[in-house]
Amino acid sequence: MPSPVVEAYLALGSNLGDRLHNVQLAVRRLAEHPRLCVTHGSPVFETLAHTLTPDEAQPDYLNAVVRVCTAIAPEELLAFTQAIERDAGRERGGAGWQPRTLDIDLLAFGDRTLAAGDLIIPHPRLDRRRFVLAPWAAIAPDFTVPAPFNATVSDLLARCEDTGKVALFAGSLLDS
Ligand code: PH2
Ligand code: MG
Ligand code: MG
Repeated sequence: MPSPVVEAYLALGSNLGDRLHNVQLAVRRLAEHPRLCVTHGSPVFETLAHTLTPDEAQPDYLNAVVRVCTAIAPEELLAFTQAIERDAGRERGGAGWQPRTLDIDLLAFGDRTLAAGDLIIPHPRLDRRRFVLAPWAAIAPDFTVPAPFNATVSDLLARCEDTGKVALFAGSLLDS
């Protein structure tokens, strides 16, 4: 039986190298997948880096969120996004939350809830991150994020206590 087409949301982030180029590259690569289409892209935001320790200074991130429709399984989508990260020069390992050329996180996959190793959907910390919720609310304010959140993106944004900088950036996700 063919898999159903699901709407999924992905968060893009970059705070190393040519940040705008990196997030644009992610969108282009996603759009090239034969079984996936990118239907919406948020504005790009420049955001204060969340770090593991408060005294750690890191370059600002560019963040954005895209909506995709796809019939591939979440595990395959994760593998595909990790391959895009690798191709963008992303290095893994070492201490957590180091500056990165490209990060692609699966925020939600339709109404599914999943926890299998690396793959936790919905993303467990999305409610604490204005850099995720602000761009997400720009394209899908009424999307209901499944358990454990059970709330719309705009409600989560209204309740979010993160006060770090999240400012509109003068550059588009789509190449000019
Ligand atoms: N991603 C992280 C850690 N900190 N901070 C911002 N502003 N934006 C991010 O995308 C981000 C972060 C881990 O992936
Ligand atoms: Mg991340
Ligand atoms: Mg990640």
